[in-house]
Amino acid sequence: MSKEDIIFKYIEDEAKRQREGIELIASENYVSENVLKAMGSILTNKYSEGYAGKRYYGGNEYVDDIERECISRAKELFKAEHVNVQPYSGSPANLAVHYAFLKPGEKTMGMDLSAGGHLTHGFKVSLTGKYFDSVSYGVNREGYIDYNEVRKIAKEHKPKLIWSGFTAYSRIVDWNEFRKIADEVGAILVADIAHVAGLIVGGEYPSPVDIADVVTTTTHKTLRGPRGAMIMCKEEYAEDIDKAVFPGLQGGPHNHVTAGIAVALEEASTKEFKEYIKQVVKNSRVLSDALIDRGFTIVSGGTDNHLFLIDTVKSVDMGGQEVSDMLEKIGITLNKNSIPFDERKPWDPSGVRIGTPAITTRGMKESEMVKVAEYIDRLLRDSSEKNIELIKREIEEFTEDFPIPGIDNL
Ligand code: DSN
Repeated sequence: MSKEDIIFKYIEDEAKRQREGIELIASENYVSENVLKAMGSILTNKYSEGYAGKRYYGGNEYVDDIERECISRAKELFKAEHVNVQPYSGSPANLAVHYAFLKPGEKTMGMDLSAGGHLTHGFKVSLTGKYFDSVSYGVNREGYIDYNEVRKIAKEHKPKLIWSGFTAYSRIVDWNEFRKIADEVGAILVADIAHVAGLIVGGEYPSPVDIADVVTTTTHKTLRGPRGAMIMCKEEYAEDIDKAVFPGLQGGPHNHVTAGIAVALEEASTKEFKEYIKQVVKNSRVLSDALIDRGFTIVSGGTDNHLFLIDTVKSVDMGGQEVSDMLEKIGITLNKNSIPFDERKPWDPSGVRIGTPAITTRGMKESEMVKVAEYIDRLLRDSSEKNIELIKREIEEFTEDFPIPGIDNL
C-alpha cells in the first residue's frame, strides 16, 4: 500500500472500530454529516489572526462572516453577553481564562481531579497548577459537593478565581451557591460547562451563564460539534478574554472548526436536539440503575446527568485500568477514572467513567441500556476467551442497527 493510501486505510479501520463498538466515553460523541462537511472544508487553508473586521491577514471577508455568525448563534443559544469562539480546545480556553485574570503566582481554586475536576482547574501537574498558586475542594463521602467546605477553603485561601464545573461528577452543580461563595471572597467565578453544555441547551441541566462571570466549554462533547471551545463572559470581561486568547495565547483561529461549531450550534437549537438530550439523561439513569441491579457500586449512588462512575474495586475487585482493558476486548470503550478518596494513583485508579451521549446519538434507548449493562456484567463475571468471543460477536450484531452519522460516506 502506498504512503498516501495508508492513512486512509487507518481511517477506515477506525470507522470499523467505531461502527462495531459501544462507545461509553462520557466526553465523546458523533457529529452530524454537516459538521463533518464544514470541518473537512477549504476553510482550513486560511490564516485569520485577529478578530472579525480586525485581522492581520487579507482575504478574510468570508471568514469574518462565518465567525460573526458563529458568535451570534452561540450568544442566542446560551443567552451570553459576549462569546469568543477561537480557543483551540478546552484546555487552552481554561488557560486563557487564567491568563486573563491572574498574574503568575496568584491564587486559583478548583475541584480536585480525583473528585471529578479537570487538570486545567489548577491541578498540580498542569501549567495552571504550576504557574499559579492553586487550592482545591473535593466532594463528601456521599460523592456530593459540600458547599460549606468549598466556602471554608475559599475563605481561608482567598483565591482570585474560583472554578466550578467538572469532568466526572454525576450530580447537579449549584451554580448559585458558587456565586455566593465567590462574592463572599471577592473572586471571579468561572463555570466550565464542557461536559454539560448540550444538557444546558437541551433544558436538562441548569445554566450558569447569567450567574458566573465567565463560562468555558468545549464544543465536542454533549454539544455534539467539532473539537473546539468557546469562552462566554459578561461584557465587562470581553476585552480581557479576547486579548488573552489572541494575541495572548494563540495564533490563527481554526476557521474550519469555527464553521463546524456554527453548524453544530444551529443543530443544537432544534426540537430534535432537545429530545436527544432528554434521552441521553434518561439512558444514563437506566444504565446506572441496571448496573446497580447487577451488584455494581456507583459513586454517589446514581446520576442526574449524562455520566456516572463505577467503583470497580468495590464492584468486581479490579482496578479501572483492568476493567477498561477487558471491556475493550469486546468492543466496549470507556475510560479508567479516579473516584473520590481514591487510594490508587490516577494511572491505575479504582473506577471507570461511563457516559451515554455517543450511544444515544446512534439511537439507543432504555432497552438497549439494559443490554449494555448485561454485556458489561457478563464479561466481568466470566472473562474466558470463549465468553469474550461470544459477547464480541453479539455486540457486532447489536450495533448494526444503530448507524453513526456520516460514517458510510468516508
Ligand atoms: N478529556 C475530557 C474528558 O474526557 O472529560 C476532559 O478534558
